Amino acid sequence: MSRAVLSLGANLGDRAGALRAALTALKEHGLVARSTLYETPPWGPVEQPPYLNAVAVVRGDRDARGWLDLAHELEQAAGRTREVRWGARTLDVDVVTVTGDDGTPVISDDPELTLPHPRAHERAFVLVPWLTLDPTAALPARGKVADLVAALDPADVAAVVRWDHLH
Ligand code: PH2
Ligand code: MG
Ligand code: MG
Repeated sequence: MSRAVLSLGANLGDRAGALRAALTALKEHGLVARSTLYETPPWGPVEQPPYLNAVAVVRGDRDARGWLDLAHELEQAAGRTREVRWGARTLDVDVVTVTGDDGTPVISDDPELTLPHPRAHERAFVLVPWLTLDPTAALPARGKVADLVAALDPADVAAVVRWDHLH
């Protein structure tokens, strides 16, 4: 058994519908906890519409590759096609961390599945939702999520806005 933290994002089409469908599907795959939806400005070099993002924690009988396969299945179910790196998408599901039941984190530099996710520590759209659902969360080799959020530009943190209660 292992536990994975997944980051979900969508910025094309029915963003909330895609995230909700994926979160519902995760109930069949050991969903432990999920954040609400957040609206977030696009991060990275590509100009594109704002995202809705969420974070989910799952636990089940899969290894890291198994969680990546599940992430790809969810993307395909949302009609995702693989296009521009960092560009707009109907659904993106990234594996942020995988931890064994004994607490050992999976560390991997496989280019197809680098763990922990190599940019999670600098992304408010991952860290802020994650912190709300697990105040004790930590990113292996980077430290506590609470400390990582505190180290971000406060404007980036403030730009991650709860969306659910507005709609
Ligand atoms: N995903 C990206 C690129 N930029 N920006 C936000 N706010 N949220 C995302 O999920 C996101 C992004 C590529 O995966
Ligand atoms: Mg991504
Ligand atoms: Mg991805």
